[in-house]
Amino acid sequence: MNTFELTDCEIETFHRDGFVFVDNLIDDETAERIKARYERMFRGEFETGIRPDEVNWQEGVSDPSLTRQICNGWKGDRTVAETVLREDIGRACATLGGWPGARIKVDNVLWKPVGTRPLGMHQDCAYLDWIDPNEMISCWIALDDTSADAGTMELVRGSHKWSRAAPIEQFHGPEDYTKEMREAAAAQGVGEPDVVPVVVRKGGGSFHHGNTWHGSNANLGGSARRSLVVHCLSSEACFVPRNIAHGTGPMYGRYMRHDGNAVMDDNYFPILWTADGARSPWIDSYLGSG
Ligand SMILES: O=C(O)CCC(=O)C(=O)O
Repeated sequence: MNTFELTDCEIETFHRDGFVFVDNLIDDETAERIKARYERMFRGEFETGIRPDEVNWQEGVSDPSLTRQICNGWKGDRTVAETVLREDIGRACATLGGWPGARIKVDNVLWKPVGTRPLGMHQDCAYLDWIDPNEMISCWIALDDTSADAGTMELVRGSHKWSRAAPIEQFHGPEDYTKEMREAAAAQGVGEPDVVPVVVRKGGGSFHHGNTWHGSNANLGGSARRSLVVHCLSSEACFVPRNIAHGTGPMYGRYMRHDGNAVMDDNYFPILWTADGARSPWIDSYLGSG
């Protein structure tokens, strides 16, 4: 497995643009192994026996024109977990976030076959005001070579410095996937938003800031686009109980303690890396028990 480290230049680019593209997050063999698991997961076969938190698409049941998505695939499959729970990815996210460490909020297992519809452009942090600090850094990993016409993710340069907007009206398959982003740009006085497609080789990808507007167009290319996204919070993030009904809180608030302690349990929000070595100790045995 590769061990990934950001260069100073990549860190600088991230702070300037709100994202940075990187190569070689995973090798070809790992990408192929993960894609083989995608086939199974979207048929409802979960290697650990656990159904991930959000199974938004299943073969034979769901709308074939929509992008296939599962959230927290790491709970259902240890091949996916091997990449999602990587210490070096946590360290990179913590570095970019200026945090003492990083924990998983959620992963995204994404598969956009030829012809499938867009994912609406949004800011990740618009869904997270039930977490303090409301900050997220995400690592998006391409499992296929990507191209601008084949529904790759698109990021809006500099939009991490725009105001925080509300969650968008329609995430899956909207008619106009840039609508809310363009409204936000106009409110910000930005005439022509600089939309940058993530065009990378398989195994490469990007890191983006939780305020950076992003989403993807329909897949108008000739091959599928699959990716795995690791969304990290600060290792010190806590629940904000008064906001639990907002954004994705109703889904993930089920992991909140009932005794008023707002701590996030690392069984559900694993700690990948901290500066003082507090990675969740169970991760290695979890990965080794497959
Ligand atoms: O891959 C995409 O099209 C969008 C992914 C996304 O929304 C994210 O990584 O936060």
